[in-house]
Amino acid sequence: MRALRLHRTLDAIWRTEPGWRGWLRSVNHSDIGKRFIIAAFTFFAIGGVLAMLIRAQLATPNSAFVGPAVYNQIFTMHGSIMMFLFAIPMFEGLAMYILPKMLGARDLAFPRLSSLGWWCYLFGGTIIVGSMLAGVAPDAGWFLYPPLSGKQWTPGINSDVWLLGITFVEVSAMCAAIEIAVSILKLRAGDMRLDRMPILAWYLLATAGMMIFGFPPLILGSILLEVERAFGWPFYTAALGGDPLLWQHLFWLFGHPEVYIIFLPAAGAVSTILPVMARTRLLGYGAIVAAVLALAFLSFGLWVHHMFTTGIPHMALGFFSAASTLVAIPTAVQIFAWLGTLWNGRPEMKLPMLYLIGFFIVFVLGGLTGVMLAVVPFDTQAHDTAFVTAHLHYVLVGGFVFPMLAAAYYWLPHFTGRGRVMRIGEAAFWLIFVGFNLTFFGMHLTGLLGMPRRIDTYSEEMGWTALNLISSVGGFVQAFGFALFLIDVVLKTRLGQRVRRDPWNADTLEWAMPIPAPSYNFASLARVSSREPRDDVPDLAVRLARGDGLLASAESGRRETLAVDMTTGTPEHVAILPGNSWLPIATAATLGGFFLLMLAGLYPFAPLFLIGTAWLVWRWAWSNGSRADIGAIDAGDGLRLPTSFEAQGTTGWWGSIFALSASATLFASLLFGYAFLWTVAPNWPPPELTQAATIEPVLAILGAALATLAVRVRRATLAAAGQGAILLALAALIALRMPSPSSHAYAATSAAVAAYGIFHAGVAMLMWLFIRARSRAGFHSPARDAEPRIATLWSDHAAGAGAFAAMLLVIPGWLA
Ligand SMILES: [Cu+2]
Repeated sequence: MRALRLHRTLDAIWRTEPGWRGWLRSVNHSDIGKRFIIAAFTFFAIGGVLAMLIRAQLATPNSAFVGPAVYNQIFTMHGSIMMFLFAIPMFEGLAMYILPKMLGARDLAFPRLSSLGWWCYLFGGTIIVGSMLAGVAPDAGWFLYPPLSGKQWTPGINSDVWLLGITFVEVSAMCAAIEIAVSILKLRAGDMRLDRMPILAWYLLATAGMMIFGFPPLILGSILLEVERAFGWPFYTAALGGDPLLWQHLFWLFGHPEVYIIFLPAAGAVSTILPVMARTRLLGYGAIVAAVLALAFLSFGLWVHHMFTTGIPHMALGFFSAASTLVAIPTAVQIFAWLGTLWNGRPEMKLPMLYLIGFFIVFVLGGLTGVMLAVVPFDTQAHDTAFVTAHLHYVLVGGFVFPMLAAAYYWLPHFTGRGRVMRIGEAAFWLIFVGFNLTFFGMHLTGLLGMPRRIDTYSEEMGWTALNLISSVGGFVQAFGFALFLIDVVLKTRLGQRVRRDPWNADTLEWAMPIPAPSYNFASLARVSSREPRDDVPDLAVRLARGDGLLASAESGRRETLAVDMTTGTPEHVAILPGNSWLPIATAATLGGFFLLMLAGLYPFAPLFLIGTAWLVWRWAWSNGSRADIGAIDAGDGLRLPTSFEAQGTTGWWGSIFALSASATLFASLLFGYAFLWTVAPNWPPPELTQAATIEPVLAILGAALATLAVRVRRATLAAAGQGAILLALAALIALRMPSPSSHAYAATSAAVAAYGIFHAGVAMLMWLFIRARSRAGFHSPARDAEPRIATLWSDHAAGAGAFAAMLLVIPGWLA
């Protein structure tokens, strides 16, 4: 009886309201995760249709199926959709859905942020795909190299669609990355030490960390290219002191880690599913964690292997070639750990296992051609040929699609509570596996025979006809396989038999709940004493449902979950999570309005939407918090814990640390660009453009000092004034002292550095005004001081960056 009452009250607190209103307002991680997965699969299908068009075009020589202009849009969109609208969102969806359940929590750390990310993804993806219908889709290749993507060679809005649309979707990726990292570090079952975390959590933590440091270079590069296209600031124009290679560096600084951002979550699924299929435990947990962290770190030092043929120094060639072969080591550690796990266990050929075997074969082949391409002389020959296309598909389809299909079959019962219908999944596997190899194995050979990537047709004499036809036939076989997979999933969802709680006999916490999952996941939260909580306590699910665990009371009416110490997992405080809200969709809509107006070239009006966004963010922040001290509350099991309103080291604090790390990475990428152009561009900076002003930098430094000191004595108004001084000083430097940013890349880069400082000073200023208003409204007390402490982080960063930017703008002038 008590269990049923607990279920009813918890569901009333956590559930999504029925109807479209609830659909728009929901912030629940299960809802948002499922939406991400469904949308990502839809985009995958669209990208797949584009792939079919490519194969139809290349099936025969001298084909006129589509013209070259349309063909350019097709292959560009195929790559962009698969990378940005399928792979990353698919992993985000899986992580959002499964992660809190695996960690024994009730939701993610920032439910409204997940919802914002979802709407940004949906709106951005729709803009990008919609551009195809309008015939103005991006057409400069998925990596959009200037000068081809610049104004001169792409005068239409095609490149703008990519730059603005992808950046909009990237907002969602950054939200997800911060969300995932903080959730793993803070919201876990009681006593879940770091080394007791399910292995997938380690993979996702590494992935989220890589996104936080890997995406900012791309976001920066895209902003700079869009500004160059829109306002003529010549960052990438060689004639005006820029360099198109700067784009390649920024793009691949993101693009190489991106491959691992896609691979690691999939490998995490392999490490989770394989031991269950083999009825044993994962071999070498510690070695795998070390390998994953090493891979995440190494992957940032390899980006130049995409640029071996751009004429970089010999020394760099040697270094990046060696570094590229080095990644084979941590990858091999994982492969051997998986093989050892299979060896130890008694593998059963269930459906997910079949897809895992497909993964092994395809991915290892892709890895081997990767080692070949890491060798510079070979790469010089194979660069930009179909060989590279074959390699990257073996890596990405092998390393992501096959594991994700295994994951789909593994976790599908969790989503639906139903089992399988017929053996359609096996048939789908064979079609996909055979079709894939038919398509891409021959492409290695076509590439070695000299067929370049991205050409729209070829003549009979080249000798590529038979291989291309085989590839095309294989492509269509694969498409049938994916269609069958889709049919299978729909059938299972509709007709499958109801299954018991844990169909695979797995030992992680997501199976310790009824399926499909209740809105609140667990009626009470577990404390764990090992990595296999369900082996330790066989009836754990029943006990949690009965309310024997932590936070079994729902009397407060708030959404509560446990926050723990990051390393030891000791219960630390009770995180209070926000409920359903209009704010995420409204914020995404105003951001979408900004991007659409930029796309339409209505630049003067676009900032209005940013003001709207700022107002909504203000209201959003205002809706959190408490006006009274609550004190410690009874968390069960004899624990009395404070709420997150009165705790230190909250999710908000850690979220800010990660957001600022991402922002600092963006700034560092900009400084890298500055240093890069200084090094490679001739006559940089031109002495006549430099500026030796002293008043403004002094003002900026005084402002920074005022802001930094004022926050130490909690004087919000003075801190805001200090930030205002920085903002004014930087604006004056750019507007009054420096030449027009469109005159030279030096002026443009300096203006971008100043813009970074201005933006952060502006944000910090608003934060202090917010803090002042909140203090007066009674949201702060000696116990409830999380907000001013978070604002201090942002303020200090803005002060440092602002003073630095002001100095950077005048030092070349002082030296001249
Ligand atoms: Cu790479």
